[in-house]
Amino acid sequence: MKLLVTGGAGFIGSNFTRYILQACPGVSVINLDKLTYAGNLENLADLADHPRHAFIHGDICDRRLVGEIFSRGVDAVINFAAESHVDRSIVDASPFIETNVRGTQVLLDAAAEYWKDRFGGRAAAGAEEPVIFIQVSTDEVYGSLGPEGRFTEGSPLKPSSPYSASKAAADLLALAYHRTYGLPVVITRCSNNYGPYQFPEKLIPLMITNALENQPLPVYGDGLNMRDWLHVEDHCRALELVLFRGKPGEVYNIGGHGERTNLEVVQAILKHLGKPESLIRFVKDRPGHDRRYAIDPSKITRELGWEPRHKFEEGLAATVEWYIINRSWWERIKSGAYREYYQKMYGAI
Ligand code: NAD
Ligand code: TDX
Repeated sequence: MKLLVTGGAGFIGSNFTRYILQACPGVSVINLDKLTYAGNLENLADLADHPRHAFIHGDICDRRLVGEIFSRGVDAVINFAAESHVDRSIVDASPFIETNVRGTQVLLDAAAEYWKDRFGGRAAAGAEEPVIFIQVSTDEVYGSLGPEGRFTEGSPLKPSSPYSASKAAADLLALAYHRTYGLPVVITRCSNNYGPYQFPEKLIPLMITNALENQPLPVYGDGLNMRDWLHVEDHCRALELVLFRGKPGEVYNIGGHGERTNLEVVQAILKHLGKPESLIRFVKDRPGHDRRYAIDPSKITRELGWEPRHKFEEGLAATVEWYIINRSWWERIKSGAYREYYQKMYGAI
């Protein structure tokens, strides 16, 4: 099977590429990535000479390039490519609309054309419809929860940030291509991921790397916002199941009952590192900050047999260890263009 993985030089995409090549000897990966500030070929360094991995530097918005890739033969697409950071979307929504909405539309167009040309727009009689397109989405499309309840696949879409609004738009487009053209699309909505190779603008790696440098840890608002943490490898395994056994037209929520307040997460990191809580700084809240996310994953568990394997405390300890061992990886990032962004966001805290 030839898989087109987009955004495969980012955090989840690079973990997925490594995972699927190892888990499935019959799968080869074409990895299309624009290498934005968040894309990093160092995330794929160990796969550079892998015989089943080919990297293409390019943009998912480039219809000609995407068409050319399809014409060389693609069995399925997993679309990770996105602008992914909420805070950046609040500063400037434009790249979010361009990549997350228009880029997804370009990929859907190419996939729909290919689906029509190769399969006449429908699976062979008697054959189960294969999944051709996985749109990797997020629980943020559902907006914020109150103190009770969990997001199900039927929860209304109420995105709060330009980022989550762009992801919701892409989800709706993908579902529309299923309805209109019969394109076998599946949407996955996963909760917050953590693990190796996560860009240090996101909560967990930002807090680990700042603490390692004895720098202040900026916690938004009262620190009591809740996120539902899932180890990236558990997300990758869920995507593998969806790819081979998912039902076209369906949405699958992915989450591992890993609810923690931000403050609990930050305190746990400091404890692992033996650093003092006096490093914590409560700073101005994020505008439109969602209070609580929690996923009900019972559909993917019931229908595809998925269960998370990583316990949060153990996964977090291993992640802290990864950032200690891979100091040069994040030091290179933090000393580059990212430094300017950090100054603008956090100033002198
Ligand atoms: P990331 O920012 O680490 O990586 C995104 C990758 O996409 C980068 O390599 C970047 O270069 C690439 N990219 C951006 N624009 C592109 C374009 N126009 N063409 C080609 N490549 C482009 O993001 P991530 O955290 O790995 O997230 C991956 C996907 O998973 C995103 O779609 C995100 O919405 C979704 N998601 C993330 C989380 C999370 O907790 N990180 C949770 C749920 C869903
Ligand atoms: O400096 C910070 N201080 C802080 O308190 C940062 C960067 C974040 N936070 C808070 C905001 C959130 O409540 O931590 C929580 C997590 O923040 P992020 O790491 O920015 O993640 P979040 O906004 O929850 O979005 C993430 O999960 C869903 C990903 O970035 C998205 O791509 C994914 O869709």
